[in-house]
This record gives sequence, C-alpha cells and structure tokens, in this order.
Amino acid sequence: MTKEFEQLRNQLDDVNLEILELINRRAALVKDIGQVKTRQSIKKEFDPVREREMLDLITSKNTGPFENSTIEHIFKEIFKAGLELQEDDHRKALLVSRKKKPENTVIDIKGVKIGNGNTNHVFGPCAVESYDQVAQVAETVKSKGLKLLRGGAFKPRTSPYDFQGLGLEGLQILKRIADEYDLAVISEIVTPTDLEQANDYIDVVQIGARNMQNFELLKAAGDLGKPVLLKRGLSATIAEFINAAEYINSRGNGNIILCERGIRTYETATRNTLDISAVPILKQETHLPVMVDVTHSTGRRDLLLPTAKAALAIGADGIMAEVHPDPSVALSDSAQQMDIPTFDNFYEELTNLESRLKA
Ligand SMILES: [Mn+2]
Repeated sequence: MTKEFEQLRNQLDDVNLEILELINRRAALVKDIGQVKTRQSIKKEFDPVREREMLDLITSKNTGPFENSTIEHIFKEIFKAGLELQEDDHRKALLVSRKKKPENTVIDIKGVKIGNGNTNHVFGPCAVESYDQVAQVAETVKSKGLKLLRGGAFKPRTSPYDFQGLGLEGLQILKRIADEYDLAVISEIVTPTDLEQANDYIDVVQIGARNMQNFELLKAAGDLGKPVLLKRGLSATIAEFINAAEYINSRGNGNIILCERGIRTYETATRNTLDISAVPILKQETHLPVMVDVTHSTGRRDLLLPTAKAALAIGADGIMAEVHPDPSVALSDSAQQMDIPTFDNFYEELTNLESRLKA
C-alpha cells in the first residue's frame, strides 16, 4: 500500500466519523424539537411542507459530485430516521408498555391475584338468563376452588332481534350470586352511563370486542377505577389493542386484563381465528396480564380444550370459557358453551397440563 493511498483512507475514516457526529447531532436536535412540540401540544406527524423546504435548501447548495436526486435520497433517509426516533420516544411513553414499567402488573380481585405468574380462569354462562341458571354454574366454579365468574347482562349482539340480555336485573342476579357464593363477578358494560350503575353490582368491568375502540367508554372505565377486562376488537391490530388499554390507563386506572378473543380472517372453519402469538407479544410489549377467550375465538366446543392448552403453554395468565347448565336451550352462543360434565372434564385436563407445565 502506498503512503498516499493510506493517507486518503485515513481521511475517509475521519470524514465518516464527522458525518456520524453530525447525524447524531441532528438526531439530538430532532428530539429537542419533538419535546417542544409535545409541550406546546403540536402534532408530531410528518410535515411534508417542511421536508420539501429542507430538501430545496440542501439541493440549492449542492455543488456535486453527487446528483441532486442522490442527495435527496440520502437526506430523506436521514429525515426518516429522525422521525422514527420521535415515534420511539412516543412509544416509550405509553403507560401500559413494559418500557415504562418493567415489572408485571398484578391485579387483586377479592384476594385473587391476576398476573403474578399463577393462572386464574374465568368461567360462566354467556348470558345471565335466571338466578337458577347462574347459580348452577357458580356452584361448579366454587367447587373447583375458583373465584371468578362471568355472565353477560348487556349483550351486544350481531342482530338487533337476538336476545339483548336482562340488563340491570342481570347485574342484580350476579351480585346476589357473588355474595352467596363468595365469588367475584365479571360482566360486560356497553355504555358510560351503565358503568356507574354497574359499579355497585360487579367486581370487574368487561369491555367487549365490539367496544374496544369505544373511546368514551374506555375513558369512563378508566375514571371508574374498577379492574377492567378488555377484549381485543374483531379486526384490531395488536397496536390498536394496546392503545385501547392506554385509554383506560391514561385516566389513572392501570388494573387492566387484556383478553385475546380471536380476530376476523378469511378462515371459516372457526368463528374467528385465535391469534395465539398475540399472547407472548402482549406480554413482551405490556406489563398487563393476558387471558385467552377460547369460546368466542373458536366458536367450537371441540376446540375449547386444545386451544386452552395452547394458551397455557404459550404463557397466558388465564383462560376464559363459557359454561351453561343446558347449552342446547341457551339464549346465546348455544353451539359453543360447555355443559357441566363437559366442563368438569375440560377443567381436569387443564389442571393436569398446568401441573405438568410447572414440573
Ligand atoms: Mn358468549
């Protein structure tokens, strides 16, 4: 290697390091601008007018040897990296994110701890139909040492002519059951006004798939302060699901359980497609407990056990499934609810797997 060649190479190394220093200096400025924008509540999105002005200034000073088009291409990449940096800061700021809070959120519901590494399951009928119907399921749940019972009083149904639930009467039945059997009850609420009324009757507010982006309801649930079980929307991405949880947390209520319940895909063999990989993604991205609803994701009784096993194996904090004393006459979801003997077997198999997973 000639001396001249080596000198030129050394100069190139120096220029590389200068460019490095300059682009990082630029990045620091972009971050400062992002903070000023946040303080002044200015939207942080991409500003095409500003970008065009910057590119025009740069190319007007370009003396070559690079063509203007090449210079524009290089600077656009630098601009893009700066914008991504602002977005990263934004993501870091989400209250539900693990970046913000590394340790797991553990929710105490009448003494049951959700999210501490042990599993807790939620079983019960799709809809509250009568005191006797719910009491039969409560009896079974209680006999297994379980604490959480679900039951729908307000039923958002695809058809307006389908059974819409017993409403307040349903909540009153759940409250009576909770007191008599010492259980904690979970029920879906669909409007902010019903939330306040429901506060006296239930232990956990469920926000259903169809209301995952009902932002006023999310905010009201955040204000109420009671634990919330938030289901993933039918066609919601994981990012949208996490942002929906953020709405609740942003109002000061961090007691949120995320529930994967299947998403809409082209597949028709199941009612929805259970997105099992959402479980570890949600556990990585957020500090919240994650449950899997096997009833509504599959819509098939024969798939409840295998999907529940998959959910436990992949790290879910619990399973949600529907149980009815006589599913064939159930007023909703009659095709996928378990009768009590089927549930007994389902639960036995599930606990067998859990003890094997722990061993
Ligand atoms: Mn149901």
